[in-house]
Amino acid sequence: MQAKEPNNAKYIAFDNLRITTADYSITSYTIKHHQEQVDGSYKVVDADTVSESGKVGTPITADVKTYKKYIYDKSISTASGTLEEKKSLELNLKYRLDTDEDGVANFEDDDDDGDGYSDEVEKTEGSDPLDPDSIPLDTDGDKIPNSTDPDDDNDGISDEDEVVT
Ligand SMILES: [Ca+2]
Ligand SMILES: [Ca+2]
Ligand SMILES: [Ca+2]
Ligand SMILES: [Ca+2]
Repeated sequence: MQAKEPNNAKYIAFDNLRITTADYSITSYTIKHHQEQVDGSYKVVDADTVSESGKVGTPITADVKTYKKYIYDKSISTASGTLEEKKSLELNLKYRLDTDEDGVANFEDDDDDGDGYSDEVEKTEGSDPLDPDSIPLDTDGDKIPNSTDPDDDNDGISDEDEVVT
């Protein structure tokens, strides 16, 4: 009987130690911020690695950053996670390109550069859909390029009639 007690005591002590190392361990996490490029790919522009003695199970939520010409997209990001033992947590935040800063990201904006000419029209006309200074030839500035404007100078007489006159 007497021999068993120290054995039990040792077992309990060991068990407590095991629980302690499982609950607290040196753990780290990395937060990466990705910006969408013109070609649709993503580039990491900021990466913050945080090392701390964290408790396993601690939830981590990354702070969203603000970048000019970019909109954070929650649907394609992993902004939160949980610290796990001996495992480095990586959070990835993604930001969509918004060239004209109108709050509508390029991928769902019909006029990426906000110059009044749709991306489709600019591609057809050969002007740059990502440059507001690059616009189609449009004599009267009514946002209908000469090639498709029935009245280029907007004087009320159609081009057809003016040519004839
Ligand atoms: Ca936009
Ligand atoms: Ca445009
Ligand atoms: Ca343009
Ligand atoms: Ca026009």
